[in-house]
Amino acid sequence: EKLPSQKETENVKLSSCKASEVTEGGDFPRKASDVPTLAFPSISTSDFQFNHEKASDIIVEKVKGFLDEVGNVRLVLVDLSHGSKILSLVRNKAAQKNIDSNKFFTVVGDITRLYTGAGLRCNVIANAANWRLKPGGGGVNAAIFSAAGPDLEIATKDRAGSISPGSAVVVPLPSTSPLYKREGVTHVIHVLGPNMNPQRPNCLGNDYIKGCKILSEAYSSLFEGFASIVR
Ligand code: AR6
Repeated sequence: EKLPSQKETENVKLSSCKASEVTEGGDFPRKASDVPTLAFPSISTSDFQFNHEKASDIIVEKVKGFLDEVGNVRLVLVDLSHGSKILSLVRNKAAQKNIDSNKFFTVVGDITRLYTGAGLRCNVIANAANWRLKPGGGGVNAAIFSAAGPDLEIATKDRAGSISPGSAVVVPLPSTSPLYKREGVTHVIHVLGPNMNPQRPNCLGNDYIKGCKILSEAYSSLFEGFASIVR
């Protein structure tokens, strides 16, 4: 199975993007689809219950810092629903900071179906992982492990057995994985964010001094991991 060429993809719909919200089948900067692109979920803001207002500040600050340093890349924040509070907070704050909407935008959709569902090529996707780097458990972690098949579990075990909050593990995806074949994803970067949910391990209680530091480190680790692939 071969992915359509870039030209074929562009022919589907050539459009430039003004608004920075993108929906499935929507408009976004397709012309730039050969630019290395990282799609990432909002780390820690669902199962790990991290405050959305604080998380959105951190996302925008880290995205801006990374894009100021590294050229010719795109970052895409993804969430499942149009009603996503984190997406709208981030969009508004990114616009206030004049972040280039060709280099950073948000997409509503399933991170495991960005190419087939939305026509968006993302060669790298991030996972909001658990500390054991195990499949399942719900959320985006379950979706990514399930879409990638056992290849991802094996490749992950080769790299690391566990992960500490604030860090990331870059995993090259074998070309036999359905996520590679169908979506063109070559790497998954597992990220462990801070946990504010008392039902989950290493809960920080309500310590947002620590929580914000760890979330900030998590995005630094993620973006450094992406830069190491692109370089
Ligand atoms: N595509 C795009 N975004 C998604 C998808 C998807 N398929 N599924 C969820 N999201 P969460 P956390 C969004 O809970 O808070 C897991 O069980 C979701 O709406 O996945 O870091 C792990 O094993 C939210 O915006 O991650 C850990 O134990 C974002 O992804 C724990 O949950 C992150 O939500 C990690 O919790």
